[in-house]
Parts: sequence; structure tokens; C-alpha cells
Amino acid sequence: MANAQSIILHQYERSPFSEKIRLALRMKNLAWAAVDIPPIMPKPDVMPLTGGYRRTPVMQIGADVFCDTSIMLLELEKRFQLPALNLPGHEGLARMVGAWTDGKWFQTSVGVIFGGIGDQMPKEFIEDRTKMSGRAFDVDAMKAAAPIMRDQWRSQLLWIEERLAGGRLAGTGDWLVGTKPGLVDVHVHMNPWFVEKNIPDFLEECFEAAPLTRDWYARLKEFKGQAPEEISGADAVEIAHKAAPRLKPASTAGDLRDFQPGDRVAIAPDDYGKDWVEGDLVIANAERVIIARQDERADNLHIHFPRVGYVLRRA
Ligand SMILES: N[C@@H](CCC(=O)N[C@@H](CS)C(=O)NCC(=O)O)C(=O)O
Repeated sequence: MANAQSIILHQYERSPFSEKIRLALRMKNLAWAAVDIPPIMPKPDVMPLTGGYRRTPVMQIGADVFCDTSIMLLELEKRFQLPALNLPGHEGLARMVGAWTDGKWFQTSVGVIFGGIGDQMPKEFIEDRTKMSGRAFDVDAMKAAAPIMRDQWRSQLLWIEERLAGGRLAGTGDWLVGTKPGLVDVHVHMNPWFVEKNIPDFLEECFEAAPLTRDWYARLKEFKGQAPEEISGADAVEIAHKAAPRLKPASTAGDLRDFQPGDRVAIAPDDYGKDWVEGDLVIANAERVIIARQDERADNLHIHFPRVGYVLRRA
């Protein structure tokens, strides 16, 4: 039974960012619990845990809540060191690659996919994504741009082919960095997976020009991992309620903006889904921000965000 030590992933099947974490969990062969959450608002059993952050996935361990896949990967590597994904050669580079896979390449995938199947999406989904991004989720415009997006998408896939060919030529291994798969592979896997789930023929067409990438992608599928324990959102909130956040000395040492522990602050993504989460600052450093919050249902929580990609301000 899931408890205060369990990794709980609040996610849904078709979410590519959730798949990124699921792949990391499979590669690390970790036990985990899954809460199936709605792909659109409202998310009544997520909000008590995140204080307003609405994006998917959210990871929870007891009363510690992790918003954004980049902080989730960091935490998984810290808490569960073996087998490591932050292998020699991946340090730093993984996050640089992640900024591209989660940013530009992901936006290209969105263009390709919704330019292809956007008119099958329910009205509620389109309204939700318009609200989340702050601009029209314009399926007709995406349809018109789809041919351009497709060539942009394949060109980015060919960067992977080039990397794999380089590794092969140098004899340094057939993963993106070296002889074992690690965090860089985890980041890159997400976009081909997202396309495969929605328009598999297009992925196959791109693989024709990228045979090493096809092979690399197939090898990543061989990680079977563990099937998650399915739990309800209400159970997850209850687990948080019964747990306490992991003790960490409050610190803002070296902060460039002079934030102090205990400051009342608010934090939000800088790109989309810009919902402010308010709380008391516990830690702010170059890597992460932790804020403490109290919720009626979940009680005391520490909510973790990466520093990059999030705006921190005094509330
Ligand atoms: N930078 C975020 C991006 C997450 C993201 O964009 N997730 C998509 C789904 S895969 C999302 O939140 N869509 C709206 C929703 O699920 O409510 C992360 O790495 O976690």
C-alpha cells in the first residue's frame, strides 16, 4: 500500500511529460504509485497539493510535492541513486538538452500533432488550452502550419541521428552519451513518444531517414520497470496529510535577490500555465525553490520548483 515514502505520480496516460518521468522510473526500476488526473481543469485533488500549479505531472513523496519534471528528475536521482541516470557525461548537459526537448521541440510536436488531429479534440480541451496558454488554441491555423511543423520536427529528430552516428563512428557507445542510457536519453525520448502516440505513421516516416534513432528508440522500450499501484487523488491527499515534509534547514544563502527564509512569496511558470502559488520561503538557491504551505485537506507541505523557468516574487 502506498505510504509516506512512496513515489506518487499524478499523471495521465497520454501526457508526454508524465511519460518522461515514467521512463525514468522504469529505467531506475523503482516502485511507484499512480494517480490518474484529469487532463483539463478542474483538478480538485491536485490543487490541495500544489496550491494552484495545474500542469502535469506532479510528483509527491509524503508531504513533499514536486512541480515540473526537471525538479522530479533531480529528486529521484538524489533519493534513489542506483542505477544512476545522471551518468558521467550527462551532468549539466542533460538540463541543456531538456531545455530544448521541453521547449522548442515540444512546441513543434504540439504543432505537428494538433495540426494533424486537432479537430478530433473536444471543445472543452481547446478552451482549457486557450486559457492555460493565454492565446487561442487555433486548430485551423495549426492545420495550415502542419507541413512546416513536420519538416521542422524531422530536422530536430535528425540531430539525434547525427549524435548517434557520431558516437558510433568514435566507438564511444550507442546511447546519446556513452555506453549506457541516462538523463539525456530520458529527455529526448519524450517527443518521439508523443508523436508515436498520436500520429504513428509520421514517426515511422521520419525514422526512414533516421535508422539509428529508430533502433535507439526501440532499445529504450525494453525497460519494463514496475507496474504502478493505482491510487485515488483523495488517498494521495490523505497520505500528504498524515506525513510531514522532509526536514531541511531553511536557507537562501547566496541568493542574488536577497530573499530571506520565511518571506511570503509567490512562484509561477514563466511560459504557460502561469498560476501563482503562494507560501513561505524555505529554500531558494540556484537550483530550486521550496515553499511551505498549509492546506485544509493536505495540511503542511513543502512544494518544490526548479529555479530556471519559474518567476519568484514577494507576495
Ligand atoms: N515544464 C513542465 C511542463 C509540463 C507540461 O507542459 N505538461 C502538459 C501535459 S504533458 C500540461 O501541463 N498540460 C496541461 C494539463 O495537463 O493540465 C514540466 O516539465 O513538468
